[in-house]
Amino acid sequence: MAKKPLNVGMVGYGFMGRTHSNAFSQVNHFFDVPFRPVLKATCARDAAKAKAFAEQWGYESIETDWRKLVERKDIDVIDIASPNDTHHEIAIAAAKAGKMVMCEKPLGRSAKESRQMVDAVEKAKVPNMVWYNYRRVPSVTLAKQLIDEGKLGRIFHYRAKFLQDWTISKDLPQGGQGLWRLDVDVAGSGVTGDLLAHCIDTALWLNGGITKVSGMTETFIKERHHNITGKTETVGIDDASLFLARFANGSLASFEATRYARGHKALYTFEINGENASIFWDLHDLHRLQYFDHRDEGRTRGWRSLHITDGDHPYMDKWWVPGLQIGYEHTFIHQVADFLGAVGGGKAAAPTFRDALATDLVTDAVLRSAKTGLWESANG
Ligand code: SOE
Repeated sequence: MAKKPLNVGMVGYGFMGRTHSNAFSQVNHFFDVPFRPVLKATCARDAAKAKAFAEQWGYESIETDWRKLVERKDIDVIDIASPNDTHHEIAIAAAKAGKMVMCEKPLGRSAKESRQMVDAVEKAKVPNMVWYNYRRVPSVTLAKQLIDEGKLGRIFHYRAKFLQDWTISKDLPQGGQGLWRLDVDVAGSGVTGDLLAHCIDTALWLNGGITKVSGMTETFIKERHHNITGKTETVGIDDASLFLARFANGSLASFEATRYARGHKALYTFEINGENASIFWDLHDLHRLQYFDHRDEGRTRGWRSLHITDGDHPYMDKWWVPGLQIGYEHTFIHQVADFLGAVGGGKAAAPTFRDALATDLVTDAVLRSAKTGLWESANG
């Protein structure tokens, strides 16, 4: 059947602009979805950069002002892959213009911003989704299936970490391309919004709502040269963030994110312990899911290392042959496939803006708790 073209207007040309563009380009090669994404226009303030990106990825045209992109009649979906401080304004304008809106994580720099973005897309009734891509690692999706089928039984513990080490040098500046994540005005927060947000999104999806948190944060390097102002400026982001949490289902949790764990580049792990079984997952070994089932026969009971590459594993029937693994970029392709399928079927594609607001309510509570030293409610 002929697929309907879906014209994409991309804002941003960095790391995420590339992952999203690749996903739009690849999706029809592997997934049977009702739309054919067309890379219509890309937008960046710097015309030369926008042009180079458009040439590399095959965008038909460029804009240097996102307002012009949003106004264009030939654009169906606005995809926001630019730094965090741009999400709020662009998403609200795009929704008002009746466009579908896809937005990089975290949705807003705070739950306040995110709530206004939710209001805008819901009022305009436009399809919306946030790129929490780790939900679509096949092994993580399998974890969700196993939990929903009740294989773990009652859940007692959830434990997540996201460890990196790329900001340890005090000579690393803040601000500007690639380093805006260190500038609090642009990023909103440090590892809480950047890394813990991933852990929280997965946790809310797998284990339900978080009621209360008790957090602590630290900024190890207090001042850094700022690439935009040219001066040494106070660092306003959190370099490390840890919190304890209670889930609505009664389970207890611990979460940790840092950019100061020497030797770790993107070690996102989670472990869930249930009455009958446990699950462990590690981004560095993303095609595996570790599973322990206490109901196995005693003599051969132990942790099983499942290789998630078989045709009956989530998404894997669309890729190569059993035994051959896929990687990071595929999670974005899965996300586009699910988005297009949902839009075609008149359904919402998770995580929606509203789902992502729930994550921002937790990150806000963690940052609040780190300041007050008190347990804080994660329900806003
Ligand atoms: C930070 O280094 C970062 O790129 C995050 O911004 C991404 O969301 C994460 O997936 C990998 O790490």
